Amino acid sequence: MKILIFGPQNAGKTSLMRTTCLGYNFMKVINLKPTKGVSRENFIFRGIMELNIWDAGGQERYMERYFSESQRELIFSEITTAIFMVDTAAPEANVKDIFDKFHTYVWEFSPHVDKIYVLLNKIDLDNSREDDYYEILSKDLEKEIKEKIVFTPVSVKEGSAQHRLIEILDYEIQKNTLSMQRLGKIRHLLNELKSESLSEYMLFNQPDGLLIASTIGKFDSKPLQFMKLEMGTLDSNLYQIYSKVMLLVNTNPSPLSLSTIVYESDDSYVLIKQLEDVGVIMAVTKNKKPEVFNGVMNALNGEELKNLEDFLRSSI
Ligand SMILES: Nc1nc2c(ncn2[C@@H]2O[C@H](COP(=O)(O)OP(=O)(O)O)[C@@H](O)[C@H]2O)c(=O)[nH]1
Ligand SMILES: [Mg+2]
Repeated sequence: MKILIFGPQNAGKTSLMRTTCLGYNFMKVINLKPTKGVSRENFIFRGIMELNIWDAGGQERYMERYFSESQRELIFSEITTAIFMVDTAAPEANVKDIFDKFHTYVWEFSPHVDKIYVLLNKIDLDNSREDDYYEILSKDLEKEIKEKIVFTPVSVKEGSAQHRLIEILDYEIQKNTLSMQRLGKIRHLLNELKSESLSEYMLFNQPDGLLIASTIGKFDSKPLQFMKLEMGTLDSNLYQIYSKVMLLVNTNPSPLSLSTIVYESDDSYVLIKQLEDVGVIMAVTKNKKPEVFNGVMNALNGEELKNLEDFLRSSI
């Protein structure tokens, strides 16, 4: 899956990618250096689909190169999803020219692409002019081309750009048979955990923190930002204490990774377990009966969870 994110410098392309795919928050990406040339990064979106994101750095000298005869084909061929992004608070200068070349080459080298998504970014700023940009970019387009271009005003700072990107990528998952098969298998494995333990399970991807699948169907959730970090800090502190206790009772501490956290509410237990490299699984029990708690503990330490982990690690 090649996702090409294209647009002038400073549009917010790198910020969008990092905050969506790495679960970074906006403050962490505020001082990004301009991307030089094309940077390519791979992510596993929702634990299901491998994304190959091409962030075409937007300085003018690079732009010329992407459109040059020797580079065009490499940049614009085999695209699954084409995204064009602009900073609507900046003067427009030659953005129309860049955009027209961009969509022309997308249709030429990736004729199967059915839509181009234009993100009109930075609408959080007072001086943003998304309406003007819409006018400029959509001006003089042939009717059937205009119908294939979708404009959305967004803000990476406020999170609507990430939301939109996720929507676009989810649409790609749904069109992709292999991704849907993989998702079906994951749901099946989660249901096996559920049937053993009277609890609902949710599986989250890392590092983006997005829900992969759950036993209660689809639901929207904010990405689990900093999940890993929290678990990590707890880990190092708790392990020290744990080691001391074990030494005091004359047992050598096992090199276990303290990877499960249990929360307790009035009505249920919430158990969260880190699955190394592949994600985070969360279980919510239906009640607080000891046998239900034990059931979840057994499920999280048993064959079914191993099967799920193995499947998630298996290549996409
Ligand atoms: N106010 C505001 N600033 C943004 C937004 N998105 C990106 N930026 C800032 O714009 C600058 C350029 O972003 P960057 O991701 O490097 O742009 P790129 O050149 O397209 O990769 C950075 O300082 C970002 O913090 C946004 O939605 N609102
Ligand atoms: Mg960049």
